[in-house]
Amino acid sequence: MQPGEQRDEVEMLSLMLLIRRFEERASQQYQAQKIGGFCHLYIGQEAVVTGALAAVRDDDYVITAYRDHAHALARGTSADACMAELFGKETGCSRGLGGSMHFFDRKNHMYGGHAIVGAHVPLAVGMAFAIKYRDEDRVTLCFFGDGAINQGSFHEALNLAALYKLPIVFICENNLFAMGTSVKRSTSLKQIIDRAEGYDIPGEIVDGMNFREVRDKVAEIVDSIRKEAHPAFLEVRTYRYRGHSMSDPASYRTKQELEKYRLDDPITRLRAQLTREGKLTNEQFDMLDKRAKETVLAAVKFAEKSPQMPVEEVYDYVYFNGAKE
Ligand SMILES: Cc1ncc(C[n+]2csc(CCOP(=O)(O)OP(=O)(O)O)c2C)c(N)n1
Repeated sequence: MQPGEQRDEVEMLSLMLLIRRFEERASQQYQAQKIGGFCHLYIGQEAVVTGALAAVRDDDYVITAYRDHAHALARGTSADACMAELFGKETGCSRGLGGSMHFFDRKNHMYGGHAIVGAHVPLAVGMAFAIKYRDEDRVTLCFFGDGAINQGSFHEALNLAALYKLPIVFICENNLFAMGTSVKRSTSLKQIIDRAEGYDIPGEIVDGMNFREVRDKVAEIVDSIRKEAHPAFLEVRTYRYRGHSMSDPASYRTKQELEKYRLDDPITRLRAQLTREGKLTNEQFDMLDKRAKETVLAAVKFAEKSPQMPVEEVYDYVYFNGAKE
């Protein structure tokens, strides 16, 4: 995408549908024991990553924590490569070695997928440092959950980013819970955004259920960063409909709370906005949804028939041994 260009909103809605249908199918395949290890679903949060990535260029850097399926799909990793990764197959985006929490796609500048809470925030700062060091005009988008903001690594990273005026947007996806712990019980501040003030980093609160609001806010910040590098912080308020992981029944919250957010669904919202403005008909929406479902079903078939990595190659990736494409 070129500077100032806007991504087509119907395409973005279609991407949100792909993410939603991908995860619903992943959940089903997990229950069928086709997927091993952990699996954290992003359902409900789709407007955050879709909105943010609609505002940046393809060569900007993206890094996130373990709830990462949507970030890879939004960056352009194919549903085939994502599903195959969940199935532990060689055709997966991390060659089946990473699984759900470690999606990686160097070609599309998606640098993980990181399982240790807060540990990727300093990596993101390193990536932003590299941009500045090479005198480029890229930006790093670093996504993380509300659980990361009380980790020591997070504080060290924010301090350096501010000190060195690095081109990075810290995007806190505040879905109110870190596993089963409410942010109110884990964080001394009334609002997460105040963390940024402690490091003299400009910050704002954004409605994460509203695609347009996320996109416009990120676009404004990224525009400012490209003119003169600096860090920025967004607290994006969102909600995950499912439990923390597949094994979490989410009994720490009420049905009413969940229902409140479901009624504010980000896909329904963008659909309604586009329909009201005459940019989308019901038939077109149904067609997009059908296409998303078909893409995901094809991805399951692809993953099923893909081979696993030959066992003798498994150790090839323990240490970096030259890039293999
Ligand atoms: C350093 C560290 N401590 C604890 C854990 C266990 N753990 C896994 S996920 C998680 C909660 C993180 O929540 P949050 O950052 O809000 O992300 P969300 O699940 O909401 O996307 C915890 C504590 C971990 N992975 N890493």
